[in-house]
Amino acid sequence: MHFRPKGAVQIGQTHRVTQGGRLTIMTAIYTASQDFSASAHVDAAGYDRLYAESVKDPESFWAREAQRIDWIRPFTKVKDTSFAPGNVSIKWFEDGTLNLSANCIDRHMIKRANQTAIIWEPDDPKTPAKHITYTELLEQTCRLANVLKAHGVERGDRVVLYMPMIPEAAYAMLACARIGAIHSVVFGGFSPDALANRINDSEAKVVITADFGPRGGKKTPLKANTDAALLHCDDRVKCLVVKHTGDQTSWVDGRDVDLKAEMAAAKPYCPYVEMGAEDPLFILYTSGSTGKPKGVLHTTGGYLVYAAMTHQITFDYHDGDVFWCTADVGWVTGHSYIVYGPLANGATTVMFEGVPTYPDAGRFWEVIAKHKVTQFYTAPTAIRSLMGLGAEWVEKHDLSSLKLLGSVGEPINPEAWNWYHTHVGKGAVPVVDTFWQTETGGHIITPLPGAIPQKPGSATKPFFGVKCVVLDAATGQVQEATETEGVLCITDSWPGQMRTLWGDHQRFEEAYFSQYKGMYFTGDGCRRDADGYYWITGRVDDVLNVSGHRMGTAEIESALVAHADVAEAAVVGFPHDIKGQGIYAYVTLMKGIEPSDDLRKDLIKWVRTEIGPIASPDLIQWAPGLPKTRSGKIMRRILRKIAENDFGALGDTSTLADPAVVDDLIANRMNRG
Ligand code: 6R9
Repeated sequence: MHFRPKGAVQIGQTHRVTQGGRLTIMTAIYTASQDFSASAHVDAAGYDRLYAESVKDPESFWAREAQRIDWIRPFTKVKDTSFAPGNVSIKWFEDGTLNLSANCIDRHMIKRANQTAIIWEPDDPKTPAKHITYTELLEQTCRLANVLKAHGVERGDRVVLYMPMIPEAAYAMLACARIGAIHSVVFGGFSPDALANRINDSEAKVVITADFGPRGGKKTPLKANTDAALLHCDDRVKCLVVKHTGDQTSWVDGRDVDLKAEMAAAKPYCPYVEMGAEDPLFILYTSGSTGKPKGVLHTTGGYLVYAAMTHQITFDYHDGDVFWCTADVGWVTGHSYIVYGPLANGATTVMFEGVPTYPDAGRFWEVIAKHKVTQFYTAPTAIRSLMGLGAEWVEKHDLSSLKLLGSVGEPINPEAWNWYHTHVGKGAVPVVDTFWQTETGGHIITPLPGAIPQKPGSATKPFFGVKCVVLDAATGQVQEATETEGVLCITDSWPGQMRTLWGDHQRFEEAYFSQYKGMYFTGDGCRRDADGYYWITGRVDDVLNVSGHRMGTAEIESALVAHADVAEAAVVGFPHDIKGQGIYAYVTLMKGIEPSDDLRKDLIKWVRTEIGPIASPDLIQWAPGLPKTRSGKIMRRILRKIAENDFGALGDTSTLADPAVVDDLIANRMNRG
């Protein structure tokens, strides 16, 4: 039996919450039960005391917290960080040495050799789940590491992973960390072109993939996509293939390697390499507001301390719990909260290959009941789509094992929060709305469930060591009042912070530290209420958040204009009930090209091939012209308003070169909802 404390509800406080353009009035704050708080890692007094210490004396706070992982050579320096313009430099525990794979596996062998490390739940519920013990995890990781070494992978080399949600993805990440190689996981939904760009930008020696990736009963042809990508890459790149479904694929002798066969023949042990705390661990490409995706670089020591600590404290993880994060390992959430955080803590972590609605809309709840999941962590887009299918799918399954629910990826609207809390949590468990980014390595604003009362829709308070400020967007003035609104910046470093952009430190400084000098700019807007709670309102730059996936409008625009029939394109977001934001594209065709529904379909297909299905435009409007200033700048503010079907108040249009363009766009707008 799992211990399941009951939550209590306080009623009486009113918050005005504006989200997705609608005004909602909230009336409740939820606090964990006394039992929950009493056994939680951090209670209310603990939060206040530790947070104060973490920002006043980060050196001693983090020196102590860093003891949660095993160091080979202890560090003597804790923090050496600067956000100074032209000189941004971030180093934590820099003279310490460690191995991350040893921290996630070997050190647990004394106490947890036979404990399940990973529960793998396949796409098809008729296929049996796998329970992989720490002993098996060690052996498989070592075998995979030995295969990598046999193919010439050395410390510092890059390895790209383009994989389904199978245990080999975790083995591969840990195997890279074991031998000091730098992994870069590319989400399986990305196209061959996107994969090729990432292989080339990181100058990877090896790509690890699978024949096919089953999801929701369909199979993504990962190997065929990799073949297509490798046509644009260096001939020396090796391709290690997991024969997962066993379906036929093409095979290039001398380049392609049967990974499972070689693992079976490899030695079952591989020594781990002593790495510096600041040696790179992984690159993860993410969308920015301009140009090509950015290779966010995380290093070893600080990242691991932060991932392990946030996993334990935010989710109040205790020994014996079963933790399930539904993200894909292709995103940072999968890195920190399927693989590294949980395994560093010796946890049992669930890895799910499928989708929430296959074979039916009860799959999440069936899996929770089947594996007695205690903490469940998913995205608002999934909650909203399941909410739309009805609570009866939830009621069918026994969810009494649950102790906590989590949300990540985008602002969660209070309706979805309440549904999640009421129907999945039965009104009795805390909901943690965790705000963070690929760049931050782990949660930076989040409720600590036993310490911080939750307000639906608010990510609540900063995590330890994170110093948030709200700035006036236009003036850059720090807003001193508690109750305020503006853009969110962070004034000092925390160990999980990214260190640079792969191969482009200057772009790193420009993208994150140039807007507001001396501060890390998140790109998000926020409101802070009278209780000091943060309410993230969404991106203020040209980054969209579609079903919790980050998409740069610039990337989608350049894909569109690469099409022979397209002269110009502008992409903006618009409110979407399920996805949070949808993609709205204004397209100006080349002279002589006639608009048609076929061309529209063709453009959608084109973007899917250029970037991937997640970037498919929801709406394409034919635009004879785009609204521009006299200096030729596209006025996106106006395009956003029209896409939102809110063209009554377009604001100042006096700088438009040709005001008639706007009338045409309004008359032919696509979103009339
Ligand atoms: C972890 C992750 C980061 C962007 C971020 C913000 C949005 C994430 C959120 C949230 C409101 C939350 N975001 N969590 N907004 N509340 N709890 O999602 O990383 O893919 O890099 O996206 O997602 O806009 O800036 P990433």
